[in-house]
Amino acid sequence: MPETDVGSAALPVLYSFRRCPYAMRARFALLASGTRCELREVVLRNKPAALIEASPKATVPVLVLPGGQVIDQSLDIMQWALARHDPQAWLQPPKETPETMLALVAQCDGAFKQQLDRYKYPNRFEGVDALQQRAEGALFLQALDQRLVQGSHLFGDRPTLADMAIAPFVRQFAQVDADWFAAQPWPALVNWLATLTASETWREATQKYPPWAPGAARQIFP
Ligand SMILES: N[C@@H](CCC(=O)N[C@@H](CS)C(=O)NCC(=O)O)C(=O)O
Repeated sequence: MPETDVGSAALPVLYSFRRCPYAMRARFALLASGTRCELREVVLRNKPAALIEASPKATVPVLVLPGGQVIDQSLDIMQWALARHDPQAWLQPPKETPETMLALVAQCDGAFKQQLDRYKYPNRFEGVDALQQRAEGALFLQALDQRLVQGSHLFGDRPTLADMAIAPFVRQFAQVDADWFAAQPWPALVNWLATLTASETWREATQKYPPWAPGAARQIFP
């Protein structure tokens, strides 16, 4: 159960949305680094004024530090948290380099995320063929699978920032048509996703929180 704490200690405030893949990756890193925050669950169609004030672009996640500094990109939140404390060495891949890891995350956040959105919500875009988008997104997934046949995780034999940053997006892609995803010739990818989504980190970081409103009791995460 989420811990409810009405104490006065100054904690970072995390504006979050449980199902948002960007907010998920931020929560994974906050959890892995043991960074306690006050979690404010946001309803995207009714964003709190305090979120918009902290970050006018008003996407989640947003982390507001006790000194007032605002970190409003999910990858920056991951890197900030892990720079503080990284007991599982997510920033130090056993294979390749931190730079190649970030380059793979950039591919996910770039073309793959666009393909995911167009595959999942073709009606929101003009002239989009969902299956064409799926085929293009599958090229990125095949590249992930090629890595995963060489090691249990994307950069070797243990999770790194790249696994935890990318997996929430692969999960969304998989969920659009779970039967199709499971039938593709990428068992290593299927196994990787199943392992991560069954992990304690995933379970703890995807617990439900009630929507936040000013004056609500503090929800402490993790
Ligand atoms: N580049 C941002 C993207 C965050 C993002 O787009 N989050 C979505 C939710 S998954 C959002 O807040 N969208 C705003 C909205 O739906 O109004 C990051 O990495 O944090």
